[in-house]
Amino acid sequence: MGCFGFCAVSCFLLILLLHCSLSTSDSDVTYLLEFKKGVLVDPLGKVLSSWDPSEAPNPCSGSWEGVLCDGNREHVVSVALDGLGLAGELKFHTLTGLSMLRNLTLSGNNFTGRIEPTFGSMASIQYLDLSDNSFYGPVPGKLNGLYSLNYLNLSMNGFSGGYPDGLNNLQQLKVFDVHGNDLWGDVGVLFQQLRNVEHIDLSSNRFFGSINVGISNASSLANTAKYLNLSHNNLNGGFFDGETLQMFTNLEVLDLGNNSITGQLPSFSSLPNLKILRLGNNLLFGSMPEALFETGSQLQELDLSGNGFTGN
Ligand SMILES: *[C@@H]1O[C@H](CO)[C@@H](O)[C@H](O)[C@H]1NC(C)=O
Ligand SMILES: *[C@@H]1O[C@H](CO)[C@@H](O)[C@H](O)[C@H]1NC(C)=O
Ligand SMILES: *[C@@H]1O[C@H](CO)[C@@H](O)[C@H](O)[C@H]1NC(C)=O
Ligand SMILES: *[C@@H]1O[C@H](CO)[C@@H](O)[C@H](O)[C@H]1NC(C)=O
Ligand SMILES: *[C@@H]1O[C@H](CO)[C@@H](O)[C@H](O)[C@H]1NC(C)=O
Ligand SMILES: CC(=O)N[C@H]1CO[C@H](CO)[C@@H](O)[C@@H]1O
Repeated sequence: MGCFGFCAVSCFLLILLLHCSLSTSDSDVTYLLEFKKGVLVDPLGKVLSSWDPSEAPNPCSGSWEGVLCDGNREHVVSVALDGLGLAGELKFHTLTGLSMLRNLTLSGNNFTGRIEPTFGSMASIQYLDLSDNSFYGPVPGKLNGLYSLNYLNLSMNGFSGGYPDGLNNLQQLKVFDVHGNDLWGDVGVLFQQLRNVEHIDLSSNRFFGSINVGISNASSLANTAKYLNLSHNNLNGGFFDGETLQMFTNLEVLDLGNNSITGQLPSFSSLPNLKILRLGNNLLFGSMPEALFETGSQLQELDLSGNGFTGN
């Protein structure tokens, strides 16, 4: 009896051990197949047919459309299904078990669904592109817990509500693109949280408040920003003051068009890399900074239309 019990237990342990050593990618298969259940339309027939464990039991075999694995072919590191016309209600929690997933790109499909807060536990994600789909609902605050993230593109979806606080936790973030949604928030607060980011696109949303946050609040952003697009929002208040503007030494593109920014412009003499400046359709007035028209300027495009500027 004792022997039987012992044998049974060790037998069980042996099975468990064997199962564990063989099952690393087995469990990734399970999660991928759960994810696949959300794909209801696949016009090019790429995903539904190639993600087939009876044909290729290991998703790391290379035949699963858009799936890439680590060198040992044990763990899925990238799921890239851009522009395949896929549609369905995506269940994000099905992916949270892919413990080594670094890239998730689903852009240019017709997916719907909400980002569930549990998705914020996928600490391995570095590159997340959900752009140009029909995702909706709030952006969960837990997304700001994806501390490895360096690229976030949620643009051209139906996301709505206040953008959650905590972007300052994303210290690797270089690209932050949320344009073309129904998101809002005080741009001054966001400015203080966006550290080290190079590309910021908040355009075509309902962000409000003033960009004139003062030099100490804008300095992190100013050090790194190359592309800043805040056009088509509800911004008001004044433009950057001269001292703050001077800090944006890497800035190449500044688009603040179609807001309600008011007041006068400071001198622009100190922006060596500025190539595109769009300030059209605001409430700016006074004289136009002469430095913008000087021959040494890098400026290729300038839009000051639809304001109240005076003078030559
Ligand atoms: C993730 O995507 C980026 C950009 O497309 C690419 O440079 C990188 O190699 C990808 N990484 C993996 C692990 O697929
Ligand atoms: C999304 O679906 C609509 C019809 O529901 C279709 O007209 C459109 O082309 C689809 N978009 C993509 C990117 O496949
Ligand atoms: C974000 O996605 C949109 C739509 O797919 C694309 O046009 C845009 O270039 C992307 N943004 C960045 C910064 O890569
Ligand atoms: C800024 O965003 C708007 C709306 O998304 C877009 O039309 C415009 O081309 C962008 N500006 C620049 C300079 O890229
Ligand atoms: C920075 O922002 C805070 C509020 O967010 C404000 O109280 C403070 O005056 C701002 N600093 C400057 C220099 O304007
Ligand atoms: C500067 C800018 O973006 N202007 C745009 C403001 O919105 C109108 C209407 O949507 C466009 O025609 C302008 O080009």
